[in-house]
Amino acid sequence: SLLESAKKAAAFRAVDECVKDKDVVGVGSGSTVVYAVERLAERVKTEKLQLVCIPTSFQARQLIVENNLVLGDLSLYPSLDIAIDGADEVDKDFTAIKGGGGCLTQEKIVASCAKRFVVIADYTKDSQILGEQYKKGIPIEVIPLAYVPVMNKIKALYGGNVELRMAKMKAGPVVTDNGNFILDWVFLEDKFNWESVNTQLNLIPGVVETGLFVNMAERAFFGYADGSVKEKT
Ligand code: DER
Repeated sequence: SLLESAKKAAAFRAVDECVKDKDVVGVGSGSTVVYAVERLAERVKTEKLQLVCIPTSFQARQLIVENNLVLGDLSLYPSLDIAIDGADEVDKDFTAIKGGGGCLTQEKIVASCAKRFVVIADYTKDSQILGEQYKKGIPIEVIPLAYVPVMNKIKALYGGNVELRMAKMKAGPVVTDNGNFILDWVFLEDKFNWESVNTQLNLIPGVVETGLFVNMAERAFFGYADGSVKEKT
């Protein structure tokens, strides 16, 4: 599809431009990063690159193993050279909403351990302000027992609408790779200071992590259906 070729274009450009031999690479989660793993495997094969790949989810771990890439983890590689991951939306300040695929917690941990964090996405994620295109709200991972008080606290603090994310292929709520629930907070106004929102949300007892990646992404590549790629400046 057009979107898939856009994703592929961004993923290939980022891997070609940002990954070098001997890198320890954080591998993100979602559909765009599938193409990045495909390109990593291609470059390992053709250029005999020596890489170690650190997963951000069970899905990412599967991608690494299935593509015969060297699998590492944060206990062996606590500092990475680069992390490459998708995003649900990126604003003009490079603040990203992540967690559309429910993997935000390990993604943020791995991104925080990388010297460089690079976002890859199709053009529909390239915004000026958050909420412009991505309408499903900000994902927040919560300890299951606390999800109702946390929902109430978020609404009291910032308004908007908060929903428990329900699974599609399983009865009941989505359960993350860490055994937690996900709340999606659909915010209304658009003049939030996302750095303070992220900090305040993370202070609520029961919140594990938010999908607000503030001051983390160093570069962002957006692919287009014609195979062209635009880097955010
Ligand atoms: O869940 C996540 O954080 C994913 O990275 C998501 O934000 C992007 O997924 P996509 O590449 O399938 O759009």
